[in-house]
Amino acid sequence: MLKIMVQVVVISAMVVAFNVSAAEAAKNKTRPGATFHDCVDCPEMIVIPAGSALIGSAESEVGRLPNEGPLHDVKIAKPFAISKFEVTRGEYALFVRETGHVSGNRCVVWTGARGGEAVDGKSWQDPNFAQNDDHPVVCTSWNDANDYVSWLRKKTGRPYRLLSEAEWEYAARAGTTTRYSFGDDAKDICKYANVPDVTAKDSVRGSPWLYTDCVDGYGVQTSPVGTFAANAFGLHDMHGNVWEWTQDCYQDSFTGAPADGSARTEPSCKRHVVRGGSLSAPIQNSRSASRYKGVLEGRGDEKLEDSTIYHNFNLGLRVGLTLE
Ligand SMILES: [Ca+2]
Repeated sequence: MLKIMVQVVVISAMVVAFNVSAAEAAKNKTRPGATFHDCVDCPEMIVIPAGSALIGSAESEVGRLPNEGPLHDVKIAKPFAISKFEVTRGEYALFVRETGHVSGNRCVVWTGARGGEAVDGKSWQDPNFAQNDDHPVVCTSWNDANDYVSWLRKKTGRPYRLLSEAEWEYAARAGTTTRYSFGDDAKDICKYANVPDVTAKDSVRGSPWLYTDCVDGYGVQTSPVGTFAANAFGLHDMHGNVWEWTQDCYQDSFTGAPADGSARTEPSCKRHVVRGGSLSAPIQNSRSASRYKGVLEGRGDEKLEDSTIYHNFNLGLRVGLTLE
């Protein structure tokens, strides 16, 4: 009898211990800064804390455009997760292998013409500069980005998605209110981002890019993700390298923007917001508040004016995940 009682006590203690550790594990999954992969070769995710931030820029901010106003309060009620890096070419290649996804065979690439030009035969597999699997995938349209997150949802059973524009800026700021997450002064930007730097200036012929006067070591090319320092949330390349698609349909101001960090979407939208600037965009485009409609306009080519099918050598994606 005593032996049975001892066993019951031991088993009860084990059940309590199991419950405690299960609760602990669940808590760890939403602990800000925690990282995880939901499958081998899925993007590494990092938990971003709940909180609030002023989104947009003040009229006094240097380099600011009117589409960054009005400055407004956004409250993110729950922690969520973001890929620590821009989605890489290797990660995207796995998606293509598993789904047979066709990403198009025409991309705006750098050929020396202003802003690049659309060239048949160019794609994420050949953006006209050398890349390996650790570089961010480029030449991916908004539809490609959505097909990628849709595949991640099916593969992992978890609610992967693109970020809302507000979530993106909240994450890029990582608690800061300065122009960049590393401060207001851009003189050290080459320590934090791949931008049009002296390397790019020296490597192209008569290019009209607006260069900055420091050396990041990468010319007309992406840099491997995570080459540069992370922000306070542990995210890399939120400034520079490649523009990143968000869920939102572009509007030319934040008037009427939701205060809860949700996306502003519209059916049949053809101008989706991109964030973060790039290897070729002037550095003021890499500020935390900078926003752009993600297409080239005025070239008389419908395929360049529709974000759902628009492909560019300086444009990729980052993924988000709702934590349940
Ligand atoms: Ca560069």
